Amino acid sequence: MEGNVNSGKLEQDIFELIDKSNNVWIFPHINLDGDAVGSAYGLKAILEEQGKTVEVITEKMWAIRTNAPENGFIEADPVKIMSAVITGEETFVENTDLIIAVDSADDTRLGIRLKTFKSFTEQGKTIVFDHHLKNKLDATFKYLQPELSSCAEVLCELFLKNRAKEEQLSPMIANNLLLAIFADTGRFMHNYTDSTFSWATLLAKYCPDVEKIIKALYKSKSIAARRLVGKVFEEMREVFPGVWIAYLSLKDVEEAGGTDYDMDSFSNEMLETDGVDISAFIREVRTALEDGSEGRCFKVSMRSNSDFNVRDICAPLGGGGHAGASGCTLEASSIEEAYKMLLPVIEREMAKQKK
Ligand SMILES: [Mn+2]
Repeated sequence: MEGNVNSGKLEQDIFELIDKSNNVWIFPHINLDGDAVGSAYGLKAILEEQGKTVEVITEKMWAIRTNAPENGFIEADPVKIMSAVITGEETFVENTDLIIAVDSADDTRLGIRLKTFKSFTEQGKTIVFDHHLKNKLDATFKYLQPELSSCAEVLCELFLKNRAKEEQLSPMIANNLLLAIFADTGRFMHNYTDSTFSWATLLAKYCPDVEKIIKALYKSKSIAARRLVGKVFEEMREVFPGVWIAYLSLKDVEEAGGTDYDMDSFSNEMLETDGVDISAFIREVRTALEDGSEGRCFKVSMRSNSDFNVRDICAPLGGGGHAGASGCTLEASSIEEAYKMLLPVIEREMAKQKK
């Protein structure tokens, strides 16, 4: 179902499906980020309070469990984010009767878990919680709030709004949902509303160690990340007034030993520079071609300081995200070709949005 407009009926249907399910798997997306893991473990805690047996299954855990061959596309879990996550009791869920995907906007985000998710959807046993503008993942029920900062805030709205004010939140709920909100707002630099701050205030009240979250997300970078960001600052150039682009090739990244996680913040860091209103960080990545061989494509991550909407640049190029933080993947044979795809769209949008 489409489910872009949430109704009381949808909420009721979701609560009923959860009520009758006992054993739940939660799938965060591949290339885990703070919102994906924080939302997954926060939701686990919420459902455990309701007496459910819940297991968060990342792509990596799934690969281990199913003995899936290492195909080179399974990223290591971002250990640093995980160190700030409270995972609770380790559970091993069998006889699963419900799968919930969090923060996952389309099929590709579930990686090798997609087949199982689809078979559960055929049986009417899946839910998606998400905040991406366009959610294309098929599920029994889709609860989408594209105007919210993070998937965690969607969970707050659905599961915590009607709790009594004096009712305490467990540290596991508070810590994980707050971590997710910090991560997806770039510690309140984009995508937030007044309501995001309200939720953060409530969560912080019950969060045992806010500082630990901040440290895990922002104060602890690998040597590879530091070397690569140096290269980003060295090479970034202004393509239009206030619009800066930086590019790292696969060779750059591999020589430094960088991971996806290391480069997660680069477009934000570019934006934290005088004179940069819009940043675009581009990196070359490996991709699997249809015939099974390996190809290359270019991942673009854009940020905006101003009122400029970068989603309107990324969306026509097949991507998405939010007004201040968006991304897309360019299927190009070279970086020059990727620039030829991206720059005209930036130019066109600048002209359009200036009006
Ligand atoms: Mn998110």
